Amino acid sequence: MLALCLGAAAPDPVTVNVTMIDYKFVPDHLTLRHGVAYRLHLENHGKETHEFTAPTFFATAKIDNPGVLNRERSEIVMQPGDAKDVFLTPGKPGTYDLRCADHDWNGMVGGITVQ
Ligand SMILES: [Cu+2]
Repeated sequence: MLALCLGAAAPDPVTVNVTMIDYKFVPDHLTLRHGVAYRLHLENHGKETHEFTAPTFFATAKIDNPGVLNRERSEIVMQPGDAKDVFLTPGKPGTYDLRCADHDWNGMVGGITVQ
């Protein structure tokens, strides 16, 4: 009964896919709506380890599975071949920095807009 109620209350999250390659996010800019539940699906198709680093964005979002993030909740570390989902609901509208902490020097940067 409890499971049924929870299932009825929670709408299906909207899936957003981001692929990481050497050295880029595809796409490199995300536009999300505040208060909408998302499944952010990340895949690393590169040969190097990449990070989805967005500390301010993560700090303002409600994250349902924070265990997928690092301990500081600033990023998601992706080994080559990794696929990870983070379930979150963006909070405050604004523009947020997105970068790969390892390769921002090499232009692996992007952005997240929350409307
Ligand atoms: Cu990288």
